[in-house]
Amino acid sequence: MTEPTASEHRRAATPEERSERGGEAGVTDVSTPGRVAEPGEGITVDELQLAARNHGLPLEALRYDVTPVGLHYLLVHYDIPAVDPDSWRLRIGGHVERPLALSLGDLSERPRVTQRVTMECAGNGRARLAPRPVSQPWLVEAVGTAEWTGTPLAPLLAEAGLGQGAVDVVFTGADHGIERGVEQDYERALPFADALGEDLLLAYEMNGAPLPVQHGFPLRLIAPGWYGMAHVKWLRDITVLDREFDGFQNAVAYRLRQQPEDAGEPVTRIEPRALLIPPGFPDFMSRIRIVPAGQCTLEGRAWSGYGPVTAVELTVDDGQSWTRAELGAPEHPYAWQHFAVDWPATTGRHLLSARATDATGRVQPVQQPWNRGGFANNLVQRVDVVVA
Ligand SMILES: Nc1nc2c(c(=O)[nH]1)N[C@H]1C(S)=C(S)[C@@H](COP(=O)(O)O)O[C@H]1N2
Ligand SMILES: [Mo]
Repeated sequence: MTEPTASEHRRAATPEERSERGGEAGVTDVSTPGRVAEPGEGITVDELQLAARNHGLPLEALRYDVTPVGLHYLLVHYDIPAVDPDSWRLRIGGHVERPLALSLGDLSERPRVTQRVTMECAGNGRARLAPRPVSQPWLVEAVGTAEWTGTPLAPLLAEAGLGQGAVDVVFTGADHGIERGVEQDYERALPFADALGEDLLLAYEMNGAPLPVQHGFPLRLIAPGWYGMAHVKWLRDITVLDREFDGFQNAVAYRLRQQPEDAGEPVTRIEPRALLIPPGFPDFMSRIRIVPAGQCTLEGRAWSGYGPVTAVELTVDDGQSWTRAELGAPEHPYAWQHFAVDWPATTGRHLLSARATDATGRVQPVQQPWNRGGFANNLVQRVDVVVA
């Protein structure tokens, strides 16, 4: 585990300072790196405000192969924009030979593809880090699997005619806000080679119905295997660049940094993770699970953005011995896989953890992978259980 030194912690703002600056991070703090909480500092009101807008997957919904729409996690940086579908156009421009402007009708006449994709926010697991990066305080629930229907992106880029020397492809949404002092439309770029991948979709349906407004109506990018930030919602512009994109969400946010001044590595694909469907029934406040003694089958889902999951193992209490779970086949290359493992539940309090290993050999760590933004924390889950 790598931790910043104590001197690197910023003091939490007083309420007076907060109202002067217009919030926890402040609207004028242009260059301020994301804040890291003081040791023992609780979740702030700013974080609660984000958590109340952006909901997670209720973990019992891991039981569904495809997440019902209202139970899929949700993350919106700014406000959900109002988009008029009749006047809306997708523009493809920049470093291309033939710029395009496509209506929803134009897109619906193109080849139609449905893909089952597990999406996870790069900040999932952030609130479990110590010290805790101050931002949307996800525990482990920022994940969901949907059937996305739309048209493949690559043929449209080909039709626009990519100029020589294309480097990045920028995807711009219709939503607008200010983040650490930088006013912006939400936009994210993918390296040119990744943008040309045959699995990328411009999606206009989710689970067989038009995109719900909170999930990007009328059109969003689906970049299977990538963390959520790449799947730009309310998509209105695709711009090909002959240089590297230096916009906020690529150059400032979504980088793995140990120190504020580090350039950092970009956040890209989803690290492997396994989550248990919570067994038994919960205590209201603590969410501790109550499970009857005896033979118990634990089930869950596991996924990775680097290829299929090849093993899921369970440990009870000690973290030393791991039992192999039965793992479902990767029938959908970008969707989570089911697993099940028998556990002889003995009376007392227990901690259950499942860990996933993927086809590239990546395995979930039992020590937190810390970085200032709290990204890609795929530390194994701990499920607190009382067997009665
Ligand atoms: N235009 C736009 N696209 C966006 C975002 C956003 O705030 N604006 N949030 C991103 C992030 S960080 C995530 S995790 C996913 C969440 O997608 P969902 O809300 O459909 O689950 O959308 C991504 N696409
Ligand atoms: Mo995210």
